Amino acid sequence: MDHKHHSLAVKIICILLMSCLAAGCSKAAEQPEEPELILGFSQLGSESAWRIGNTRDIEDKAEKYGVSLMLENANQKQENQIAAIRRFIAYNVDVIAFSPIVEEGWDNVLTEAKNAGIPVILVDRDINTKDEDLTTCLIGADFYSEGVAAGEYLIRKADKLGMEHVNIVEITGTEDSTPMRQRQAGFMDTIRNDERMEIIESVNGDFLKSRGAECMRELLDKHGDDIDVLFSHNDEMTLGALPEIEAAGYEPGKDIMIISIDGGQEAIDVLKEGKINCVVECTPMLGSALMETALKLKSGEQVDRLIHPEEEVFSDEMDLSSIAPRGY
Ligand code: GYE
Repeated sequence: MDHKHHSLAVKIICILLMSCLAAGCSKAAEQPEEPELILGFSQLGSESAWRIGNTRDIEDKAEKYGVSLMLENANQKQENQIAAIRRFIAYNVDVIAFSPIVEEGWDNVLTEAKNAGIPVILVDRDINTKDEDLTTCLIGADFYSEGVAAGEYLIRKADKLGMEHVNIVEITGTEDSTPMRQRQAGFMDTIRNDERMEIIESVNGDFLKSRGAECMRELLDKHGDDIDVLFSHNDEMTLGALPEIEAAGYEPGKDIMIISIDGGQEAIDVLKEGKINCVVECTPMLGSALMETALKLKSGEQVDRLIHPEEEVFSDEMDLSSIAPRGY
């Protein structure tokens, strides 16, 4: 290389180095690596402490597992969930997960995901479809067993208290959702053959605190003194119902037996006060299982079709001081 060309080469290297520094090349090494996986998750809403705890856990675990999470909240509307899934497909995420607000109506959008070659994980709730291949697996609680546990508690208590006839009112979760259908079925199947048990009315409280209050007010107006037991499909509706029971002059937990589901901290505190008699646990902590499953799918591994977390029952039959802080 002659002198002229040599100095030109040095100049070019210098310019490259300087522009590289200006662009922050020297920082490149410190930057986090490309995420292994992009996960699109459509959360159904924010209706309860359970749901908020579930969203938080999924965000925390995405960070822990180094997963890049695209999270969209559908604010209780199926159409928003369908639109979010379409955006995930357009973005070509590696894996799609969603918590279906209701069971019906997903075939079209899931066929689009399947055609795009993107695996889909169901989180928390199930769907009703003829084509099992539209989704890879379901990570969520066994709602039927939760209903069974609620019914079994009621039968034990009725035995213990020597109740001859038991009038039950039920406030259910969102119509056509998996937890609503299965909690009701598990409870009904359990009490069905016990002649003392009678469901005098069942109303839809949509898993919301405000609806729980409204439903309870109506039930009290209609049935008043006749109500022996409230079976409520989640804590939020139970917490809405309690002040209504008190306002009507009854003592919750004594005049009316209260059975709830979820096991969030607020409900456990009220259980300790004696105003709720039984809370069947439903854990929202599904984030680790979701991240592990998504990573497996990305690397082409087989995954279990059904993942149920372990759950317990908290009630006035046990030593309540042993319950660890709930985290939701
Ligand atoms: O019980 C309720 C929430 O799908 C298990 O949805 C979930 C239910 C939960 O709104 O609080």
